[in-house]
Amino acid sequence: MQARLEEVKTQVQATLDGAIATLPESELRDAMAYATVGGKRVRAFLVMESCRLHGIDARAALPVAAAVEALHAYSLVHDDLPAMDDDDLRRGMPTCHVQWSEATAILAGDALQTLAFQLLTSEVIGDAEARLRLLRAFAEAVGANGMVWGQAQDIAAETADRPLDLAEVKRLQRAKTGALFGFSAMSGALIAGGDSAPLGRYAKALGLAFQIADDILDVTGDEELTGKRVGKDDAAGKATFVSLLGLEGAKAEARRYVAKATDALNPYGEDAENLRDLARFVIERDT
Ligand code: GRG
Repeated sequence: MQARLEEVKTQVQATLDGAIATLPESELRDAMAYATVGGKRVRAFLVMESCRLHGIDARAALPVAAAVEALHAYSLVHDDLPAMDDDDLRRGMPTCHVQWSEATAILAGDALQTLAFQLLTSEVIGDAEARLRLLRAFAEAVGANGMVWGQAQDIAAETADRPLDLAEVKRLQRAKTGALFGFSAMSGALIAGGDSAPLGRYAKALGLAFQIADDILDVTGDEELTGKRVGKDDAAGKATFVSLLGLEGAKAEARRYVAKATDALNPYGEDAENLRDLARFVIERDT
């Protein structure tokens, strides 16, 4: 899987760079390019593998992979702003608003979101109906019924009179992180007009395993590797999987979701081995 992930990283970076290079030269364009460098590219990998499983070639899949990473980059840039998480470091580098300015970071995030939708209209992806299916599902996943809703709940929880319970944390994370994972994993089926349900189940479990691993890394992670302040969520008094289940309980829960995710891949047999590896990777990662 690692070799395939490296290949995806190179291809998706080139697609993003190519799209951003067509924009007029400006600080805004530089900030967009800055915000789209690096990252594990988990979402892009999900897109490329989902497309491969549905017989869609890399040329058609790449604009979709670049779109999910552009959208993800926007969410990180905005999440790091002083009005939200107020972070100085992202991917081991100064956050976008620290490197440039708050105004530029807001605009770079806005423009990255727009770029994501534009990439999904690319004619190489498939026919107009396929692109419309993608655009609908994408808007649903990342808007006020998905990722942005999850983020709003997360922010509201900071000033609520009680910490969230486990069911509420799961619901929030299914939206905040899981919805874009879901879109990414189902994208190949959406383009092909096939059954997206098994990959939807996979992504739902994978997203939760990923978030639990993130909460574990917040407590046990190496600041040099994670590029974020260790213990930040904990210090903010946020309900996390670790605060709710304890460290060992959270690890067991993550393993349970990885098993659930890999089970969901049974209909694809051997062809889904990269996706099984990814599920194991998300809980073994150190960044
Ligand atoms: C600001 C509208 C808006 C939404 C933000 C997804 C999100 C919602 C914020 C991200 C903040 C965060 C740290 C969430 C925890 C899990 C997560 C999504 C981590 C970052 O994703 P990775 O680990 O990042 O895939 P890389 O850098 O590898 O791409």
